[in-house]
Amino acid sequence: MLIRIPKPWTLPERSVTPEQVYHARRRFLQQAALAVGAGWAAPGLLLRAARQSAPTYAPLNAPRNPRFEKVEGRPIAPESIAAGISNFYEFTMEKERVHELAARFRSRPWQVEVKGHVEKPFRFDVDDLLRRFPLEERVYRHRCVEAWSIVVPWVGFPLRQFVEWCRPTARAKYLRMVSFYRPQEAPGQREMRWYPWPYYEALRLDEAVNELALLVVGSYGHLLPNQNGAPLRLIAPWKYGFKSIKSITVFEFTEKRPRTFWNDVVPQEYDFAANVNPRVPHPRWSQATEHELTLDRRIPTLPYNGYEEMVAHLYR
Ligand SMILES: Nc1nc2c(c(=O)[nH]1)N[C@H]1C(S)=C(S)[C@@H](COP(=O)(O)O)O[C@H]1N2
Ligand SMILES: [Mo]
Repeated sequence: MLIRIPKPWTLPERSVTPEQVYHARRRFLQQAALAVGAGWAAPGLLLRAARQSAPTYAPLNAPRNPRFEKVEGRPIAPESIAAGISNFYEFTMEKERVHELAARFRSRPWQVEVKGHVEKPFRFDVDDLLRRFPLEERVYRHRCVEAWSIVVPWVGFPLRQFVEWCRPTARAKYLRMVSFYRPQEAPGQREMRWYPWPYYEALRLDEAVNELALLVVGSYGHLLPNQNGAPLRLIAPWKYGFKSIKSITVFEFTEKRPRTFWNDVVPQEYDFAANVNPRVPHPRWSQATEHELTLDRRIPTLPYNGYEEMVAHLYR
């Protein structure tokens, strides 16, 4: 598969590093002022764009968890790659264009619903989570089922803590998660009507409370860019990337195994567990190796994406 690594300057402001942000914003505001002065741009639009980009850059001060300090032998991807190449079909199938089509998506304010087998269903604003749970940074491998991979420093907190806060009852056996449905803002949802939007995924509850499962609100030391699943996404790094659902609006605790988006769309290609396994080929390609985008070469794929020790017991 051919993946073009984008140049940093093709990315929107929000995907550059925090140090660069200040200068980028200044330049943007200067250009905006010039444009207004020149009399051809709608000042309202420019001001709105400037305001919208501001909260997205909020830095997050999260200490790096020493257990996930780095990935042996693999470099952390520059953010120009992690934010420049995304799978986010709500916007487009073209990986290099997601950031541009998601740039104006309004990922705040953001309400989330908790329902199903819990003591008491409730709703919350995503920013409540940032106050409630201590944030940490973890450097994880990220392996897409399409056989490309990167290493990303995510910021979030263990999904386990969130599950405990939700107070599931004894009947809860699975955690189902649902993304947004906003076709007016998400061109992929308008143009690809054949998909069963909104995107939905699920984990077994014992998978959800495994130490590795992370609820993510940021990356690269700041709030998540839209294209990477703002404002709240899952990261389950021992599974193929499609399990790590972006922009979550609903958490539902269920007794029966929930259906999942890709398993419903192409059941012969994507199963529920979707654990990374180099020995089981995808029907259309091998999973034995992967294209490491930062190194720009193929490397062997590891069982459970290198996290065998922490999760293999779940599948015996
Ligand atoms: N809502 C939603 N979540 C999603 C997807 C998607 O299309 N929609 N794509 C998945 C796939 S296939 C991958 S590889 C990862 C990509 O995450 P990244 O852009 O942060 O690398 O998001 C996953 N989560
Ligand atoms: Mo993926």
